[in-house]
Amino acid sequence: MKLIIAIVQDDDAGDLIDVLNDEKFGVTKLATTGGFLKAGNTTLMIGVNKEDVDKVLGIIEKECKTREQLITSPSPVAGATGVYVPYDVEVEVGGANVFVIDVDKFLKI
Ligand code: 2BA
Repeated sequence: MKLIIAIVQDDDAGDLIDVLNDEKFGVTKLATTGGFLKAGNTTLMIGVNKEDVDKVLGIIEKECKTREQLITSPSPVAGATGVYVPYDVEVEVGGANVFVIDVDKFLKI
């Protein structure tokens, strides 16, 4: 068995969970926060049989869109005057960051 941990954007999470549930995959949704943007995102834990991993990865890839996000730098830099000046940074976020982990045991007790 494998555990798929997928960090996705909040906007994609609802539809992704619906599709996974339609395909009879169990999903646990965690409300998480990205360490860089300090913005909310969603982490899904999906336990699957080894042979279903590629199918789930395909669904995640289809449902999760890459987006450009403009942020004001969380760590403003000091200009020549010594005044701290926030600056805008454009980052590409998503589609999904995915970890696939071996599961030793899965118990429902
Ligand atoms: P955040 O940490 O908030 O990162 C959001 C986006 O900001 C990243 O998108 C990336 O484009 C950019 N970014 C992150 N760290 C950066 C840095 N040090 N310098 C410049 N730009 C940076 P994604 O790569 O798609 O990541 C989306 C979210 O997935 C991340 O939110 C984080 O919550 C999670 N994530 C990404 N890589 C991870 C990893 N190796 N381990 C754990 N979580 C990860």
